[in-house]
Amino acid sequence: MKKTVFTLLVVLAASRLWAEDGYDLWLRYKPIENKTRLASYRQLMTAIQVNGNTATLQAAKEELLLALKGLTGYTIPVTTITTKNGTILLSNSSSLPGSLRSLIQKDLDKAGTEGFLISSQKINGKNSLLITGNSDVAVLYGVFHFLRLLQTEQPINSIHIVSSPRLKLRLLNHWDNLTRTVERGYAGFSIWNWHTLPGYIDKRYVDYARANASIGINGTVLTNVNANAVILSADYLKKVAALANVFRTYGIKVYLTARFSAPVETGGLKTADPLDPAVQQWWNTKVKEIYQLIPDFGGFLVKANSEGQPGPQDYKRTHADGANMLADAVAPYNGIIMWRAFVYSAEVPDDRHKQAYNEFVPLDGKFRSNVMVQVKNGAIDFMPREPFHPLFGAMPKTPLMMEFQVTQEYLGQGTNLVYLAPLFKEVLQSDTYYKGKGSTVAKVIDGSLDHHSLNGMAGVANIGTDINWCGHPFAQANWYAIGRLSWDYNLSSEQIAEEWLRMTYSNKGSFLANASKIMLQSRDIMVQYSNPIGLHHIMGTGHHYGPAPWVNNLNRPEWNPVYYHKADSIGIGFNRTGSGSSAIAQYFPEARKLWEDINTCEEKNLLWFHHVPWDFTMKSGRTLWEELCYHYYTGAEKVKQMQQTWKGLHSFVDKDRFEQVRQLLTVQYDEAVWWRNACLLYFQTFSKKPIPAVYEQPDKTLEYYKKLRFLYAPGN
Ligand code: GCW
Repeated sequence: MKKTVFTLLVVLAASRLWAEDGYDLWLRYKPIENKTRLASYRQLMTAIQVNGNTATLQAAKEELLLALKGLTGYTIPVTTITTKNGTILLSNSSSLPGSLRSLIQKDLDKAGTEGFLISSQKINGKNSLLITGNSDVAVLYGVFHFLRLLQTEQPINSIHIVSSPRLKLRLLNHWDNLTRTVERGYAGFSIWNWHTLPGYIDKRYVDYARANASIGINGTVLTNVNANAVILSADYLKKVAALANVFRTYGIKVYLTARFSAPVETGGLKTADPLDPAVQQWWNTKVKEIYQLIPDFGGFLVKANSEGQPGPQDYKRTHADGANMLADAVAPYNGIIMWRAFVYSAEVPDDRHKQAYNEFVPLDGKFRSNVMVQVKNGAIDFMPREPFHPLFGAMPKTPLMMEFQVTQEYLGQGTNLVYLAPLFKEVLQSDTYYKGKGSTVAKVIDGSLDHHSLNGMAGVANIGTDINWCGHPFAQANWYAIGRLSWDYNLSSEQIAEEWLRMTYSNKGSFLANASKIMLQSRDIMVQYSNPIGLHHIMGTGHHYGPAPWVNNLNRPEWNPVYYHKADSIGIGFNRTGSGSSAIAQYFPEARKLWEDINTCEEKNLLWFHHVPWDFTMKSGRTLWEELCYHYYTGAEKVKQMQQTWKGLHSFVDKDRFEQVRQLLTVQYDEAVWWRNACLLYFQTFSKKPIPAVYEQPDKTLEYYKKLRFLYAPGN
């Protein structure tokens, strides 16, 4: 008895001492704790057989070996033929014996080129586990999915899973500069070490590719959309090619951002006019050079005529003229152009909300077939909560690519725990009513409503040189989520959170219940203490860190928070209805019904569409002012609850990662209080109403908050 207690204490102490740095992400492959499960796995997995020896199949095999050793403690032998029960066969479908192939032909047809099949099969009379697909990378995806089953301790006896991606392009967009700073990066510097490339291949590049392949990401735009033409120089292209060589094995294509003025800046031409034959020639030659180095180069992502970037409008040409010129250059090599719709201009006095729509809708049908227009999820800019972008459903002839922001520029940056899958899902599930009820944003971007063959989704990456890749330990979940949702946008936020938690921390039930509660509520909580009831873009100038709703002195009107909240003695909010900017008219009538009438507008978007009187009665019975106070206070209070819940989980999490999250939650609470006090004190100067006495009153003045400066806030 004594001995058992002693052992227990030792084990407990050891688990608290064990430390992880987060580098392994969700691919930790720690020993399976569920003994029954482990025993069954050992029986069901006795050997690995690989048909074929391409780099991708080898990578699949290596991953499986590495993982099984970690998960089960055994090194599983590799065989060349199936001689015993429990053989795992990895094979491209084209290398399967005809009899087996015909058995599963229907599933293979369903799987398409990237989808996989994991199936218990009799092979050579032995009970085996087949992981196959119509390409090598499909087999790799299958292996990662299979490992996910093991890591999350799922049963694997008699399984039959067919899974194929709903979207063709599943991309990360890195806003990484050649200097290695990362625009809106909160996890250190760029992981692309341009200086040591192409000679030195950092192990991180391989691990980055593994992590991406494990969630189905199949493309990466290496460079910032605020582009630098130097990336297109011969020297840098060699570096890009070295990365492409690493990523190819994992099914990941490389893309670059194209600086529209490159022909002038680095090509010595006098113009970058897309209709000028010399300019076209310059791009054709450049593209040829790229494809000679990188035969599977994906194409270009372009930010043009937006926030100071050069573009076709500099030459009185349209976005379509610009996109088509580049599209023609990459077309012979099957390349694509992703042309961003994030445009707005200081010269246009119209509501910024309307500008992209006004600019792009008239161009529908004018783009080449290898152009996609890449649209941010909302019309303003990756706000904590934002109605879906009215361009979704408004350009039927053009494939629209979704752009989400995984890095948390406006959602707490590096210090706040905010799980973004609920944000992504909210947008994807929104109904545009474009072809009647059920025309969700997801169906617009998957091309099914208009039979587009190109489709895709991009996430602005949150990856950097921090040891754990993403800065905040929970920010990894957002990288994970963007991949999983690009593969299947019907997965629920709950499922994705649970998978990630199981793989990243623990399979224990009480841990999962509590940790997923933290994750699933976190985005709403963040909205509540920062931008409740439809408030938006009231963050600090430039760096966007923390609140600064009072700022009104920036050059461009739409850079100022006061432009967005329009607080005055009467009320607060941006009137985008017919009596205001009319931006709401860009939505289909059924969709805008949700917001049009101030009395029935869904309250989470109320101030997005209406200027609402301070004493307006909300559904709760509170006045708008009281409701605002209620949200700011409740939001901050809920962060305290997150802290409490996390504290209760210390026995499930290693010391270092536990402590890191614990400290960051303390920072997050302080920041929530900062948001709450600063915003309420400022808005109070208009409402002239007291913060209800039930709440603890702010202990600092508005002046104090206004004076805060963050000179070197990251990512700016
Ligand atoms: O959200 C804004 C960011 C800019 C960014 C821009 C864009 C890359 O503040 O940093 O620039 O959007 O998406 O182009």
